[in-house]
Amino acid sequence: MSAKNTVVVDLKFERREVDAALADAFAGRTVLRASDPDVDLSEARYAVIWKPEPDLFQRAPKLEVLFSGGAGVDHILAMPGLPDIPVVRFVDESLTTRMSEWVVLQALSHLRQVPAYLKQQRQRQWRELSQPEAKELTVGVMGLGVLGLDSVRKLKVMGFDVVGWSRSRKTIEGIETFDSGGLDAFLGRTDILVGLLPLTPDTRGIFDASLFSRLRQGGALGKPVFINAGRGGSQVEADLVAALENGILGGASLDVFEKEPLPADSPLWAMENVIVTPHAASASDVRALFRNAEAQMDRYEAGEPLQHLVDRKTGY
Ligand code: NDP
Ligand code: OXD
Repeated sequence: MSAKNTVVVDLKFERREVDAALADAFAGRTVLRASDPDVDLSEARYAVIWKPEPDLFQRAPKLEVLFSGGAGVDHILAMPGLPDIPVVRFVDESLTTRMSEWVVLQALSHLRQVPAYLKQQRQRQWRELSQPEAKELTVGVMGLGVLGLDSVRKLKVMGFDVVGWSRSRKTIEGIETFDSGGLDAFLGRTDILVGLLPLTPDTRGIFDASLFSRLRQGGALGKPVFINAGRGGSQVEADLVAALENGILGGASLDVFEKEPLPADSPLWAMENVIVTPHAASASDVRALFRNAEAQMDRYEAGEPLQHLVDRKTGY
């Protein structure tokens, strides 16, 4: 077998899932696991990675293409010694669908006051709370990429008024959209804010006190709600906690955090109006990941262009 076909796998995922998926992946190629420090990676051509070992590029100096184990690539672009080779994002229907399920679930949970009803249930309290309809609320989605586009469409199906914001303005039927320059107008319309942005130098810390203060107050839920499944580095957690405490925000659903796992002493764990999930909004299906990577390797070897390439200048 040609060493040129060698694939390094360095995925900090559930080990059993990776092993099971590898059993029938990459036929005709040699697969090496970077977790074994004694394995020789020097001839490897491709790497499929999620939060890889920092010495990967020293051990594998002949890599030609990097495949991210997830849709986000901030974990790769921040690596020291990153070679100037193509980085391919993971784009997959199952990943997209799972994210939209999570986003719609969280928007509906706040609309239908799930945190308040759970509290009442624990207190054995039978009391109906007043209830707006989805159409009375505007959900604003920041990030209209692969995930954001699917989420806005599914939020719309649930009856929400939906608006969207992205760097370049999008045209989406039935949805008002804004570009970077329209941020204030977008925020002023928004009752439930959804973050589906990649982490880049431009989006780091974007969800801060100033941004929260520009969301619409006095909408059908009374106070705005913040939902984030993009990256935790985009939220200033001290500002978020303060906004929840001082009533600028009425609630939040958070899947991503500045530091993961979320530290045990974070006040976010115990806030009654906050739903916390452990970076689980949309996990990569490892079999689909390997199928995607394999198909792209075939394209590359056939001289066809790679798909879902990361733009190193914008960082996503
Ligand atoms: P895409 O690259 O397809 O889309 C990114 C979107 O963000 C685009 O609409 C882009 O604008 C917009 N954007 C980027 N930078 C800016 C900026 N500075 N100002 C305004 N808009 C900006 O990404 P995906 O939709 O596939 O994924 C989004 C993120 O979701 C991932 O990067 C990852 O961090 C996160 N994620 C989280 C998961 C989880 O389980 N929590 C699972 C999977 C992904 P434009 O369209 O103009 O380029
Ligand atoms: C991803 C993630 O980027 O899981 O795919 O966060």
